[in-house]
Amino acid sequence: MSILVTRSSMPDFDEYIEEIKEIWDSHWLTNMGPKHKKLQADLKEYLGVENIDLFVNGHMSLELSLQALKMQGEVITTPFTFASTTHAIVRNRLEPVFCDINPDDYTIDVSKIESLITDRTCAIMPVHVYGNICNVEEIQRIADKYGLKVIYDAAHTFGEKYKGKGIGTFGDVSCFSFHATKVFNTIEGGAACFKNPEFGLELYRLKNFGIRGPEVVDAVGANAKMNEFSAAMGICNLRHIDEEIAKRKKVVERYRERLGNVNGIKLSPIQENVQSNYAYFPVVFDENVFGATRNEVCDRLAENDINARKYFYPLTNMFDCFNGKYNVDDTPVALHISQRVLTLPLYADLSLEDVDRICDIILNI
Ligand code: T4K
Repeated sequence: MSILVTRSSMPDFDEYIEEIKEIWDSHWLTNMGPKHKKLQADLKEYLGVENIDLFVNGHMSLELSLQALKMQGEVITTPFTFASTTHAIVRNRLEPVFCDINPDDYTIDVSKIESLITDRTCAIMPVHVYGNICNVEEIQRIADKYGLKVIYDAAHTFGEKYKGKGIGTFGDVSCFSFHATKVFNTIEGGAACFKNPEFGLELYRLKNFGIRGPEVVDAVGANAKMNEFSAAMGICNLRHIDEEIAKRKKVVERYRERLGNVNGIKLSPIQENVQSNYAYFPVVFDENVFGATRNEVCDRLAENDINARKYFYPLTNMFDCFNGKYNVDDTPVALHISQRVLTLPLYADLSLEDVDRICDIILNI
């Protein structure tokens, strides 16, 4: 049987049916109904955040958060991420300025941020990529020094904690993805966690067409509301999230055991003071030492019906839609890693036998 890079976590069918029964009975399908309200309250507690709003997907939480901050100019970010991060900036008519990443955890290289700041810089948008936490303290120090906003792309960090604090509490805003492929899913969905309640009101309006009241529309908003069926999925999945994360941990531990001491294979570090969610398992191949390239490993796995993925290649500053506007040589570490990284299959129900099979194929190359 084929193994895909991930597999959505689902509650029991009966549990979901029970949860959506009230939706059926009430005919209340969307527009911030009772399931939306319940999930929002449950998540606020689980994530340990002050304020949270739900969205139709993670991307819209990022895009509308930038819009709600009403900024102009340049946003410092990284290209080693999913399309969404960069597109959220560009679609707001802001200019991405690409900062390089750390070679170890692939998050923004904080030592390079200050040299990119100009009088047009308005924000920093770092990514906790693969669930690896950025250097949040140094980023905040720089932001405070230069008066910049910080918007975290926290798509991969559901439920993570840094020094005991929910990861959604850092920066001005942190945006999570609840896509089907994520540790916690609402089929499609996302959330923005933020400090300032005034900002929250603006954000809420923007996800609902800019409507302030029955006869007042005072912002050019979008429709980015989470519907009741998605919220019901979230309510069910949240009941089992700790178990799911514990199972993912076992899978990751087995991978680490098997691949941790192999010459030419580099794993993500275990970060200090971080309570991980085991979202992704990226592996970087040094072809000169390992003896095979990332692409060769990927192909060999594919021949065995195992679908590892090249997250995140190409870098977003290489995308065709930008027509060569950005210089990829400005982010050499990101380029190096993106050409060598492979994310291996990881989900709660992946058996340890399958992990062994995947490792055997890699080690036998
Ligand atoms: N920021 C970052 C850093 C992100 O990584 C993402 C999303 C976002 C922002 C935006 O959040 P959202 O707006 O999506 O909430 C996937 C996801 O679609 C995307 O959410 C995710 N990042 C990205 C890293 O991965 P694809 O195009 O690789 O997905 P796809 O369809 O190839 O699926 C991957 C595997 O997942 C499949 O092989 C099987 C499994 N799968 C997929 C689907 C759709 C399931 O098990 N169930 C499913 O329903 O983008």
